[in-house]
Amino acid sequence: MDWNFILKIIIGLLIIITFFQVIRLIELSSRLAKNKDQVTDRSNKINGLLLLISGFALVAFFFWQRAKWGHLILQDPASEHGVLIDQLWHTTMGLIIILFVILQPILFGFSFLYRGKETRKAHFISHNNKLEIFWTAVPTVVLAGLIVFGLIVWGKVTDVNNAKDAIMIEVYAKQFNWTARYAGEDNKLGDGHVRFYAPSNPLGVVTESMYQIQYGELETKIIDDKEKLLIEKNIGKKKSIADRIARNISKQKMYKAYYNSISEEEKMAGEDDIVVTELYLPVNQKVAMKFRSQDVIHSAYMPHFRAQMNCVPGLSTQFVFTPTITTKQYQDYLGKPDFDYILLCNKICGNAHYNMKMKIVVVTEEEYELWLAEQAETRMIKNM
Ligand SMILES: [Cu+2]
Repeated sequence: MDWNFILKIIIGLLIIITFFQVIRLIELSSRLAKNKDQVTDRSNKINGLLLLISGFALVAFFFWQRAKWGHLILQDPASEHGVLIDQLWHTTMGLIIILFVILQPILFGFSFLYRGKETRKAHFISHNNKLEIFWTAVPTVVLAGLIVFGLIVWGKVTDVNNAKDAIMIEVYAKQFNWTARYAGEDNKLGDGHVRFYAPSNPLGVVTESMYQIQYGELETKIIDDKEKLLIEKNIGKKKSIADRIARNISKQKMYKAYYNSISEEEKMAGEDDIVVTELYLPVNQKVAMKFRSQDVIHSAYMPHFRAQMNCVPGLSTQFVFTPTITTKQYQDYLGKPDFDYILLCNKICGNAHYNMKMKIVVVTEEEYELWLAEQAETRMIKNM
């Protein structure tokens, strides 16, 4: 335990308590002095000065923390639209900072300058039309400008129509990891369904081969159970085996019905899909990501690409972006040879949420082709 830290906290608390006790003492002593009107020119001056000091301390703290912690903000964007998002961010932040630096000194300065005085009488203004129009119109125009700017950027970022020539990747979320699927040679992702999930088929991809394997596995289980049922004597155990057989038969029926409901083309599309646990992306090429979730809502957040999309069970969401800087270039730029781009979950989805992340490697076109060929080969070997 850090006793030094605890001691500091205790001292801090004691100082606060002392401060309030002193204030109480002053109040009580003034009451004793039969000073009924406690607001005096002197007390107004003290309060005004305190406000002035705290106002300037606030502005000073703002600049200090920017100087001190400014380097902790997100590093430069590494995607095409990320530059736009950052422009939007900088415009909004810039406006806020300018207003803050102008308005805070005015707010606290005026409270000091125009503090109450025995000799001063306040004006009474019921309202002023010009002033009302001015302070309604200016924020309206500025905020409308920001919103329109934001909508234009959002429209560009989520324009799915420009995704036709993009590399198709599916990102699959589940508690608590990510799996990805490349569409393979045909650049078409095969159908996926959560009911087809199995340890050997983590994305529930529905293809002829997967169907045959999973249907066959159930068949073997049913035959085994039927044999067991013949020799089992215990009535309770007999019943549980019979239940299991019934369950597997209905599962088979469900597989068959779903399998027959999708087109031949979709079944074929999944055959060459490549499932991976690390993402490789070629630089300067459009990537279309489709997101699915198996259990709860997750959010795929790629901070360096300024991209984020919710992954919702039963729904397919998507996002298109173009990485512009390779991992190697970014490492050189940061001077950190162990830097990696990352995709992480940005929705608190359960107890291992903090650890739900996937590495992203941005490489050159040639390196990407090489990696993809390697993955396709491993896939072939696994399927043999
Ligand atoms: Cu999650």
